[in-house]
Amino acid sequence: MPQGIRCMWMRGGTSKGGYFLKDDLPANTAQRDAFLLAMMGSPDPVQIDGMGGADPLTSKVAVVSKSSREGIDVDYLFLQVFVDQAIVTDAQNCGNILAGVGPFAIERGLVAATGDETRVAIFMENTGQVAVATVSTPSGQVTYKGDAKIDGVPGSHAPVPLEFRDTAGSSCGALLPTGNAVDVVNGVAVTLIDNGMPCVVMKAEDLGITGYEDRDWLDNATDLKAKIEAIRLAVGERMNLGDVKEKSVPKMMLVAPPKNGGAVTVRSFIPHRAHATIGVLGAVSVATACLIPGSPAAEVADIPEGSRKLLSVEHPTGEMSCVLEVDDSGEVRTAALLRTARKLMDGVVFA
Ligand code: NQM
Repeated sequence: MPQGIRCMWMRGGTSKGGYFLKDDLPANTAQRDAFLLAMMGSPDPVQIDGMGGADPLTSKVAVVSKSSREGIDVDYLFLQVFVDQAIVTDAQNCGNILAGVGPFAIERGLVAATGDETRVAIFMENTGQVAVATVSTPSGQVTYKGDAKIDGVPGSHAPVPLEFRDTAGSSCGALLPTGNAVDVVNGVAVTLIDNGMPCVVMKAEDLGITGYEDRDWLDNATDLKAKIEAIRLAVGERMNLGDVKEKSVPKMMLVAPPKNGGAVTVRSFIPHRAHATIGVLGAVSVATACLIPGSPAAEVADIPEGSRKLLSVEHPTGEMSCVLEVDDSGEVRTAALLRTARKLMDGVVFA
């Protein structure tokens, strides 16, 4: 196993992690994962001997390479490094870490800046789908400074708008892998959905909570977490995800009526800890569930009219605005969100 590897540490959206060029990491997956676990300090709940922040949101990795695909600039593989288990999984994508991929690709010379803004087409290897990120590049250099604000991140930064197309069935093969708007699992009505992220969407009140609790309360709600994990393990096969015991999907989404003028309120488990905000593709999937007639999410959501819908998804520390374009049959075709990113460190990380 190599001792030190070149790495850029970045905040991407409301997550944080190590960004690597694929060629800098061991080609052998077992060696790569052993290195990533050691450099993060996993398994250990406090990750004291590594770079990880003792939180799944800060124990993330992006592996980036120049793409040989037509019309695509870079390939991006997301890896979740578990905090307290020796697991590195590519079974999920991450739209927050995605926000740093465009800036990183330009900084590493994989993509040339093209004026004040540079559009970077990114193939997301985890799901085989494409996202386009727009990066601020005044004078041909990436800047992280700007006026864009996202909830969950203090201050303002350069905007990184992200566009997604045709994300339905990214990991489950279909938007609704069981073909149903509603399934009943362990007595709870759920929508099993994947519009970029496999999610189980259910009403918070059906799990005995309001849906407005904060992260700490949710993380300490042992009985609630056990009920949610039982539902998660029961739906893995039905969602075409196989045995999900050692996977970080599906994400568990508890929805309630909006409180602050948005479309819906969500508390998400990712899957064992409560999210401080909400994942990007997780938010797209929940927003999509809100548009499905008869679903638990549709029952609590407040949906704007029109084919281009701005859905504000309220979360524990604010909201995430998703712009969804729907076609004549009501199916979501594109999704766009605003994120920001910031370079924190560029150097060599050690295992
Ligand atoms: O859903 C956390 C995050 C995510 C995922 C998680 C994400 C997404 O906030 O696209 O961004 O759900 O594990 O980074």
